[in-house]
Amino acid sequence: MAKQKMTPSEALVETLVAEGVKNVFGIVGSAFMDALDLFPAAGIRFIPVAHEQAATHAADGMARVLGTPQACIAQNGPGAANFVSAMTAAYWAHSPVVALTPETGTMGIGTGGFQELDQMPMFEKSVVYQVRVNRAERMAELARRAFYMAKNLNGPTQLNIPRDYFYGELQDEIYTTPVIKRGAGSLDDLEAAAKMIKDAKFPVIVSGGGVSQRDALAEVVALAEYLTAPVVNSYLHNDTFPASHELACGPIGYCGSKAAMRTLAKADVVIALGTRLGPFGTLPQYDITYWPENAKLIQCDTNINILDVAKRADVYSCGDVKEFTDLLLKRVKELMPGLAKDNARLAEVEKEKKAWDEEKKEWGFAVKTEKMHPRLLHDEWTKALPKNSIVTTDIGNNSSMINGYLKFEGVRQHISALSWGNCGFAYGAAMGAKIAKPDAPVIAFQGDGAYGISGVAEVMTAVRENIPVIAIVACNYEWGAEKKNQIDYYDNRFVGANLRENPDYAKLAEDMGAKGIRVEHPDQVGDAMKEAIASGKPCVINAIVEGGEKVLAEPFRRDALKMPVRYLDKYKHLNAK
Ligand SMILES: Cc1ncc(C[n+]2csc(CCOP(=O)(O)OP(=O)(O)O)c2C)c(N)n1
Ligand SMILES: [Mg+2]
Repeated sequence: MAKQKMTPSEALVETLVAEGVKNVFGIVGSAFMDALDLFPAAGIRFIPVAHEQAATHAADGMARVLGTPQACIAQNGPGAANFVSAMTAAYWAHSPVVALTPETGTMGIGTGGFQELDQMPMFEKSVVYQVRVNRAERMAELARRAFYMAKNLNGPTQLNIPRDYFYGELQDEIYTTPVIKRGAGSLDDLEAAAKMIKDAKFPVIVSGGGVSQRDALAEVVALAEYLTAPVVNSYLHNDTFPASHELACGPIGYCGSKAAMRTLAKADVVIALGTRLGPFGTLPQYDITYWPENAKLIQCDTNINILDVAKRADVYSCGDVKEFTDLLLKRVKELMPGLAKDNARLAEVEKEKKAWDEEKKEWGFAVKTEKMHPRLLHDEWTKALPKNSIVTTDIGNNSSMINGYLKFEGVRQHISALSWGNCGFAYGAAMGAKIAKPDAPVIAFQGDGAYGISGVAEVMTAVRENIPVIAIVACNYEWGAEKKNQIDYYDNRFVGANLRENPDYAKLAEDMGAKGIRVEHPDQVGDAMKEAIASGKPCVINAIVEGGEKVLAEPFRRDALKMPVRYLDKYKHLNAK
């Protein structure tokens, strides 16, 4: 398209169209009504949510499933402020969300008139790029920039628009911004990595989120198979290697797979692909100190900011993980032609997996509980997942427990809150994922506490907008993850940890026009999943599970908590015994 006369609203909406944005979540507001009015004619569906946080999580979910930038929009001031937490989740997830944030008009800034807030500092640390439209004529240029930066820096961006700058006129052209190819990184690094692998006795691959984002599964599988190298998923990325593969060991990190951790511990060379090896994701778990400190480490990631953050590597490659892995295998094949399958290593992997599976199975029956043991729930619902399912996971004790159960065959199926760690992520993200992939069953998994933060209200959105996501609420009547800390560190003194008088979320869902199913026994879970999927309606499965000391997994932040010390007489009785 050559340069044309258009209004800033037209420029913004046409940029969305050029970038393939077909759905925008948000809440209607006067500040951007001039642009909103164009959405239907532009072929863009506007999806109103109950709270703007869910709009950003939805854009994030869409972006992670589709691999392209997605947008959310809100009223200036309070609407935009409601984006911030979810934008930060997208930031740490390297997810390209473009937040369109209208702002107080330029003639009102500084007067505290109505809904005024300086929206640049508010998002500054949560975006890879932000810009304020400082002249109406620059709308197309700066909107383009926001998309360019989101897709090429893999992260959220903010286009901040004083509300009067939707009006006016400009001359510009509209085009789809390019994706700049990175290549495999330095060939010297690649050579060093290949030589290190040649000398390895027990190489193990850590397959990270970058593998999912770059659709690099085939390359990682080929490398793993040629080397007979076991593969572990990085923390909260269970979709980065096909779980049914004989070399798949499952995820490392909190509540992950012991087979993965025990296998990684044996490595003499670790090949870390598309991962920052997040400090939290490599901590000892289940009392297994699995990170092989003496192993050589090769780390490839496209983002230079995350290399050398948590682990010191012997070879770094700042390259595209797909191209790096592909070229690395070619070079490895030249250095080690005709490498035979290592059956002994395969047998070792098999043995570890079997041992972990058996241990996990027994766990659910190890203690007698009044209500359903959460591990039996998790075993059943994850077994009932169709292969193409997408699961969004929240933060909490049950949301973590499921890391040991969730298995995927393909990428972009495990969408989690990751290191922002905010309760209230799953439902919004699930709505976005469902819009992105309407044919895939999409499950939002959360605890009862997290569901209250940003879940239950969004069931109204799902019903109004006919977005048939399935919520599983692990209803243990407590903020279990935090309660576990009060059990282990504060001698069972529960302050703010109980959630008494929860409504029946299944009934509540029915009242809101969704389908509601209450499950109280493991035998009901598989059927509930089938029924929910078949219904084609938004559905809430209220799973009543045991809580408390008997069943809660080990605390989330054992790394950061200390036993209490009190000096004042008034508080001395609260000292650790
Ligand atoms: C927005 C936000 N608020 C508070 C926390 C602290 N927090 C972490 S886990 C957790 C408990 C979650 O409870 P629930 O969702 O019921 O899941 P459960 O642990 O019981 O399985 C809380 C409050 C958080 N991570 N995010
Ligand atoms: Mg709970």
